[in-house]
Amino acid sequence: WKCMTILLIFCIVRIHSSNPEDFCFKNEQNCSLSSKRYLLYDVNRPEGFNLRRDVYMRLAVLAHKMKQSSNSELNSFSLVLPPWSHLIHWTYRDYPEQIPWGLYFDVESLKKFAPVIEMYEFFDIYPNKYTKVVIDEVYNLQHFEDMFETGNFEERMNIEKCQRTHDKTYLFYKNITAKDVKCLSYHGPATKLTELFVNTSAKIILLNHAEVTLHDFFGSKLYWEARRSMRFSKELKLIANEFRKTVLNSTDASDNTLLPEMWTDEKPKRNAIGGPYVGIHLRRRDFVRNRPTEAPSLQKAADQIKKVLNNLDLKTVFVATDGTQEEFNDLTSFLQGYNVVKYSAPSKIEKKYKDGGLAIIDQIICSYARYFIGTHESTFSFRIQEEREILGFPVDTTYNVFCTGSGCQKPSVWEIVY
Ligand code: GFB
Repeated sequence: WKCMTILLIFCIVRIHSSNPEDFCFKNEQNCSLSSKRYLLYDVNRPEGFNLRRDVYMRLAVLAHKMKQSSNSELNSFSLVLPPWSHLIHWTYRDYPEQIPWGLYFDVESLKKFAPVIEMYEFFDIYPNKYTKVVIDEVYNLQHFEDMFETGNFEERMNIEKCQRTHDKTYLFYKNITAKDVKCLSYHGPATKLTELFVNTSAKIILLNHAEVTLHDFFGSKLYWEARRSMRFSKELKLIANEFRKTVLNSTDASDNTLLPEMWTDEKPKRNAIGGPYVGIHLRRRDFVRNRPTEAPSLQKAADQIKKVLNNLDLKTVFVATDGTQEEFNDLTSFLQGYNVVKYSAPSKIEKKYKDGGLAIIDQIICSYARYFIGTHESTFSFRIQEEREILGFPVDTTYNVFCTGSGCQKPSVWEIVY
């Protein structure tokens, strides 16, 4: 009995004194055999919503490829979705500062492409979430300093001196710390990171400045699979569809825009007609300040809209914009005789979905228009163009942008690949 008691006390002491960082995830039967790994990432603070969506795709392709690998060092990774925190264009008044992906996207749909989990799911698995979460290795990605001077654009990565100081807080969580922090000069697609991951036994890795990584092959079949898996949340689709139906007389049946329940069942099509309206995305605010030559004058934009409406024998234009009410009124006054519509959210919807949700509703409505005109070089417009490729619109109804101070340009065309 004495021996048994001593053994029992020894075991209890061992369990309690074990390094919390050498943890086993909940529900894992045998800790020493546990092989799960977690990849977290963050993006440069000033980057907006729609560039962040593009960075996700680069990492989703990486996670997808790792999942398919026969190497157990790689196929054990889950990609942890960084909450939508502190985006500089958004306000977080009366709202949590960490918005999960599920409010905006169909996470089950994302999971059909890549092994992703929400941040709160990661916390739920982590044993010490209420005290602290320790990341094994943080890599602050940075561009090679000599890249543009030497013109050396070959794929490479190297641990180097940090080019600037980095925050000691991660993903805006006060309880996340790191064991080991390095700066990684990097040039190459996100998938090149596998070379790093096979050379470390770290279980939890965080990439800061993930926007430094590139796409594997921009516009490839895999790129489009990642993009197609980014379906919006069902609730936001319902809100946008209700508006299309009641205000714009637009339904999937009449617009020929019905898609299968699962993105994995989608087939190539080019026969979408779209609702009886022209959709426009008119980016204002910081875009006008930062890129004055890329922003059209409201009078010029109205002239361009009128021309398209007349050509298509339509009367209604749907306006997606971050501009002021005054700018909207000015635009409307330049379009007399036409029906100028925008989406104004009831306060309940605005409160629940905030800036990101309203942006998505605008994007959905523009996606279903018979014809779309976007803002030159706005990633918000790019994502609408992609959505229209998925819905199967003829190319010429999608790739149009407002003429700018520097002339009328045609945007690059990225046709969908299956
Ligand atoms: O998505 P985003 O980064 O595209 O735009 P750009 C920034 C934010 O503006 C979005 C709001 O998250 C939305 O909250 N927004 C823009 C809109 N257009 C609309 C709209 O039509 N409707 C609604 N509801 N919201 C880049 C920035 O913006 O512009 C860069 O990401 C930089 O940081 C650059 O500021 C000048 O690519 O247009």
